[in-house]
Amino acid sequence: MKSLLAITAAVAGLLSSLPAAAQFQKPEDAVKYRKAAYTVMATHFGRIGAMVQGRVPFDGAAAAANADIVVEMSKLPFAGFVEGTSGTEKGSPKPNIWTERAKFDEAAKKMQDEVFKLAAAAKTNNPDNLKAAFQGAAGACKACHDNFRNP
Ligand code: ASC
Repeated sequence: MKSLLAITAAVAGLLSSLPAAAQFQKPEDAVKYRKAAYTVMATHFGRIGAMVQGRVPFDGAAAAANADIVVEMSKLPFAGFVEGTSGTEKGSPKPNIWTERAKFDEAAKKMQDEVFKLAAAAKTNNPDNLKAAFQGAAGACKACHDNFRNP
């Protein structure tokens, strides 16, 4: 796990120093990339959600491991939001991402901050702390979806 985190952290650092569009050969590659990052993020976030909602027993170590993956994944999708990749189908980005980029970036940062807090909460091994932080993170996901994602 440590080496996976080190690699994703290094890649995320490297990517953030390049202009977004220059990182992908084609717009479709950017779309595929960001969806893949969100898929992994949602999978591990969902495992914490199952715990918070009592569908699986509380396991602090598992919550912490899942939250660490969410933190790393949360750094990745935004490089994939290259211009010209909005759409109208369900789940695709609305074009206001590019006309309100500062607001979008702020929403992204808010989500990253909340999942960072989720990882810290998971490490306390306390179900109430986990639940509160999970709700904060889910709220940040939802706020961005409400503003920038086609329903
Ligand atoms: C999830 C998931 C999201 C968020 C969002 C919260 O589990 O996949 O995108 O929570 O639904 O509102």
